[in-house]
Parts: sequence; structure tokens; C-alpha cells
Amino acid sequence: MLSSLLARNQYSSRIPSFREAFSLLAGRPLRWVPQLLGFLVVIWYFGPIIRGGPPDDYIYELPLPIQHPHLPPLYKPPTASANDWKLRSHQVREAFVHSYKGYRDHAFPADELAPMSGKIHNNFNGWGVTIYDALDTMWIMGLTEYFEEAVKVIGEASYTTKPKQYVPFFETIIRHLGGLLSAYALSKDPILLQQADRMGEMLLPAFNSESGLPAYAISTRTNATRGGWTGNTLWAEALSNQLEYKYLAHITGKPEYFEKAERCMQLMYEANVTDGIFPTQWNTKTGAPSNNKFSVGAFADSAHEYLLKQWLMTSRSETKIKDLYLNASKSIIEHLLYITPNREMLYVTDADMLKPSPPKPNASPESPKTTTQGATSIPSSVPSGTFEHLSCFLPGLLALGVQTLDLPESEKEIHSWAAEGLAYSCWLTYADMKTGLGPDVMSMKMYPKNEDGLWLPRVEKWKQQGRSGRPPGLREPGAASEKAGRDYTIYKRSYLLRPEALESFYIMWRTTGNPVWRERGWTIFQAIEKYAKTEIGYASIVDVDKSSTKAPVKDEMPSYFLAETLKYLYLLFTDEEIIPLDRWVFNTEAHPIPIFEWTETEKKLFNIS
Ligand code: DMJ
Repeated sequence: MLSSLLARNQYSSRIPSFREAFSLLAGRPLRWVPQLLGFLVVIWYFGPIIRGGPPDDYIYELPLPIQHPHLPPLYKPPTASANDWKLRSHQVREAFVHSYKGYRDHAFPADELAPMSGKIHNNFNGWGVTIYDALDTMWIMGLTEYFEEAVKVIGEASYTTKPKQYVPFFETIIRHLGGLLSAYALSKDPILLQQADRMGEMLLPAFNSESGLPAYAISTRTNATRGGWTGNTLWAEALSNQLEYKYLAHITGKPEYFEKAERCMQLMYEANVTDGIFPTQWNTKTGAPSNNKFSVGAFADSAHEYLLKQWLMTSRSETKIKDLYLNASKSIIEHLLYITPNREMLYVTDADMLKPSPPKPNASPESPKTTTQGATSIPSSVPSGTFEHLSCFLPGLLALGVQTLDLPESEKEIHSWAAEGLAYSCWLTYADMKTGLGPDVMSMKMYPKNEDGLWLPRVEKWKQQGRSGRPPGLREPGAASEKAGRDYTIYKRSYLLRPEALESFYIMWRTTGNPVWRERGWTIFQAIEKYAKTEIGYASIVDVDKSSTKAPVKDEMPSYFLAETLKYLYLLFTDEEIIPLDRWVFNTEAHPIPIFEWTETEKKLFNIS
């Protein structure tokens, strides 16, 4: 416009001054409009780039890490072969629909479905835990109608407890809050953020103990708290809120969420714990360790997970947390991994850690295993010999560590072997049973002298002897249907539809690319279909080794079956990598949370150094 004006007027031979140009344009207000709009668009579009990226308080508008909803495997070709993974993932999706529909038709809005009788269980808060736990699986499977219906119900919840009612903090965080946060991250539905924020606020007073460790349960009506039956805070309870509260702090900008969660981490940094051997119980008042049991099973399990995953979730920025994971996993491998005498099954147990032995008269102060007073600095352990299904998450965690940590080659080797050998043992405990489903707890056969069964010294010896054949614990004995050949007895005979073995198979598949993990997962899914399926859902199995035809079932369908077991199976079978492991971390209830970076504003606001 300006050039056409210039071409037609007295100033055409030279560039006009700003005042001259303005006076020429002044009489033509309408012809200004497109120019002005164009200018505004350019400023709007390039402004953030010129200013150097999005502003720091850009909290509610996080970009989606992946495109959703992805297309579910709806098609079912008539000629599909039995090992068509698309068809298999479709079958898992159908299993999910079968269980959620059963819950929806018979138990909604109670906590869980009783899948035999069609009755209900209000075994948690009575807030409909199955809806919260199933939410992100619906999204991942592309079940948008169920998802939208569930979000409507969730939008109406108040989370106020009834008089005298207390809700368990740990379970509510990992199932309800984890479910809300994950579904929000996937769908960006603001109702989910609003409800996550509401629930997060209402549960926060659980941290108001003298030490800052969370109480077992809380009344959201009065903010009063209660301890659990141990009288202590379990290590799993102390740390299995970090992913949830820190992500919540990130998406709401509220420092109190970060501070309360971080206080628990602070206690871990300050605790006088040798070699990352964090015990299973902590004094809620003083924040100090209160027993000497080291475990990856019940009481401890998810705390181990949250060390590595916290570091991953905040884009590997909080290196102090990574060091805790490195120490703890080293100690697990050293003190808790054993092999059985005949089958050489690698397993993880728990142990009472003995205090360092008293000074030896001739001990050299320079010896790496002695303190300057001559006492042994490395504690010895007394293993229990139990192997819990709950511990079958560990191979997946170790494999994730191998994939994401910059471990020295020799450690990488040990962690990968431990992951592979343990995942195989978890598989064997399924393959050995008449139903093909794994028992909840096993009692492992031990060497007459316990320390002879420790895995790590055997691996070192194998290395020194020239590494012939596969390392100990990785020699893959075949399934043993006869009790005598198993090297263990069954301590708890139930299969509670738990996810841990399948969770590890999924991570093993994604990190090693070995399709054998998919095949094993498929075998387990078929056993679930055969023995656990009822007319309206899926039921826990009472005795996994009872019968080769129909196993007796319990009238229970835990919500984690929809949150975890079916989700991991689905992700194991879909070829598409729906939840890439470099962009998401799974909370301990399999709710994926996106990996993010703290902004400069957050670092200042939350005091993150
Ligand atoms: C789930 O609720 C969670 O994975 C928890 O951390 C422990 N295990 C159960 C399912 O077995």
C-alpha cells in the first residue's frame, strides 16, 4: 500500500519521512485495516519466539506429549491368524469392555463389582474406585463413550468423607488421584484437573504429622488422621505420592503440593541409611527408620519404583533422587537376590538386615569393608525365603533403569541379567501351575547355608571361571507341574488378578524387543480368560494349583485389574507404541504421567535447586 502511494505522489523519487507517510495514509482509514491486522497476526505468532519461548507461568496449557485419541484396533479380519497381535490386543479390549460393562451394569457407582453374585464391594472410600482406576485405560483403548460418561460422574464428586469415615491415603493417591491426573494428561479435560486439584487439597492434611510423613488414613471432613495397624508409616506409603503431588504442583502451580511431597524425600536424604537399604517401616512422629527389614514386596514395593520414576518424570533433573535409586538397587541385587539349589531359579526375597558386626581385633582400618574403628560397615542379612507376586514389578523396574540410566557396562550387565532372570522366574511361577496363573506368595527352597544361595557371588564366580554358558539364574529351566521338582512351595495359593508379572513382561518387551515376553503374556491372558472370566466380569482365583479344568473363584474383581492388568496386556500386544517410555512414566497403579521439565518460575516458587 505504501509503495503504491509512493508511486503516485510527489515523494516517489525518495523514501518519505514517517510524518509524511502518516499524513498520506491518514485520509484512508479503511485501507489501514488489512495492514494492521496482518501486523497484529505477525506479532501474535512470532512474539513468543522473539521473547524466547512460552512464558514461565504457562501452566495450564501444557502440550500433549502424544496425539490422542489413537485409533483402537477395531477391525477383526476373518482370516486373522492366532498370533495376529492386533487381534490379540482387540481381545484384551473386549475383556476390558466385559469387565467395565459388568461393573457399570451391576455395581456402579460403588467401589468394585462382585463378579459372581453381581453384588457390590465398597471396600475403599465408596467413591467408585473402579471408575477412577479404569479411566485412562478407556482413553488408551479408545473407549470414548465410557470415558465421557465417567468424566460426568467424576465431575459431580465432592470427596467429603462421611462422619467417622477415614480414607486410606496411599490407595486414594495411587488409584483415584493417579487415575485423574493420568486421564487429564491424556484428554486435557479441565474437569479432571479441577477434581484432581480438589482431591489433592483435601488429602493434603495427611502430611500434617510431626515429621511430615503421611498418616495411613484421613477424614476429609475434619482433617483428622489415623495410623495403620503397624503404628508406623510404611516406606511405600511415605514415597508413593511423589509422582502424583509433584505433577499436580506442575499443572496447578501450587507450591504446597510440591513442598509436602518433597518433605518426605528430604527425610530420606537425611536418614542415616547405609547403602540405600531403606527399611519397610518409619516412625510417623520422628521420621526415622523403625525396623531393619529390607524388602521390595508389600510395605516397600512402590517406593523403589518412585525413586527412579521421579527422576525420570522431571526430565532427569533431580540427580539426588537418582543416587538413592542407584544405591537401593545395588543393595537389592547384593542382599535380596538368591537362587534355588536345584532349578537355579533367581528370586527376590526380603531380609532382616543385621547391624554391622563389632570391631574385629585385627581388622585393618584400610580395608574397604571396615570402618576406621574396624567394624564391618556393610550389614549382613537374614533372608526370609519368601517370594511375593507383588515383587514381580522389580524386573520391569530394573530393565527401565538399564534403558534410562548411564550405568557403567559391568553394572548394566548385572542389572539386565537380574531383570531377565527375575522376569523368567515370575513367568515360571505361572507356567508351573495347573491353571497357568501365578500364586500370590511362594516359599523358596534355600541352600542349607543361606549365603550359598546369594546370586551375585555366583555370577562373579561364573565370570571368573570364563563365562561358560548362560549366567546363573538365567538358564531357563522348563516348567515343573510336579510339586517335588519346583524348588518352592506355595505359601498363598490365590491369584488376585494382579498385574506385576505382566507389567514386567511389557517393559521387557519394550526395552529388549524380545517377542518371547509377548508370547508369555498371551499365555497368561488365555489362562485368565479360561479360569477367571464370569458372566459379568473377571474373578480372583482361590487356588491356582487346584484343578486343570475349572478353578474355584473369589467373588472379587479388584479395580487394579482394569487399571493395570488389562492395560499392560493391551500395551504388550498393540504394535503401536501408545505410551512411549521416553515421554511417560507409569505410577504404581499403571496410570501414565507425562515427563516434564520444571520451568524457571516453578524452580523459584518451589525452591528447587
Ligand atoms: C496395585 O494396587 C499397585 O500396583 C500397588 O502398588 C501394589 N499392588 C497392587 C496390585 O497388585
